[in-house]
Amino acid sequence: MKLKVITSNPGKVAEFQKAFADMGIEMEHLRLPYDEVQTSELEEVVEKGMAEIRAKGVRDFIIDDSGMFVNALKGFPGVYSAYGQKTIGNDGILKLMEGVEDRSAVFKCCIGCDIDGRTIIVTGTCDGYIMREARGSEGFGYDPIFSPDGKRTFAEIGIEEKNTMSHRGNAIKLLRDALVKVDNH
Ligand code: ITT
Repeated sequence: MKLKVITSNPGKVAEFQKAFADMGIEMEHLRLPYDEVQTSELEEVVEKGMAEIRAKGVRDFIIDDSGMFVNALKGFPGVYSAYGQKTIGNDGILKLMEGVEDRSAVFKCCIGCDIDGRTIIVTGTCDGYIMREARGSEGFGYDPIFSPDGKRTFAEIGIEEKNTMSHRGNAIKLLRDALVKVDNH
């Protein structure tokens, strides 16, 4: 089985490839821009994105909309995470958090999968903390400043371990369960 991972972000592709290797599902990177509607719900972005991609005749694919929601910043950057990363970046988030005691944040990931004419939409979350400085060189995006346990950042623990606990890893577990059911039908 082969699925196209439609994203502009190679970091996401690497995580999908690692997580599905043992299931014999090949993940192929496809860059195909689609509209990300401005809404407060990741699921809505995914549903609309899937419809747009299907309208272009593409089948058997995965899309992923994710974001980091910082409690002390009232959920920012949240659904604006890609924009936040491009503009203020990790240094900007650390600046906004200077002197802030509540470091709690949650990462969310919504995955939409089109397979054999079916739609599977799953969401995973991961609670954690914004560190006081960036650390680590693996991963992508906010990984150097986000830590699930307040000790090591996602950029320090690496893809394999990150997948066992991350928002995307948790969504992937649900997707794997759903794909096994599709296979058994
Ligand atoms: P596509 O929309 O093309 O898939 P993107 O990077 O723009 O790629 P999103 O729209 O889902 O992805 O935006 C999510 C933002 O949050 C983006 O800036 C990512 O770098 C960041 N992000 C998402 N998952 C992350 C993770 O596991 N670790 C660190 N940062 C992450």
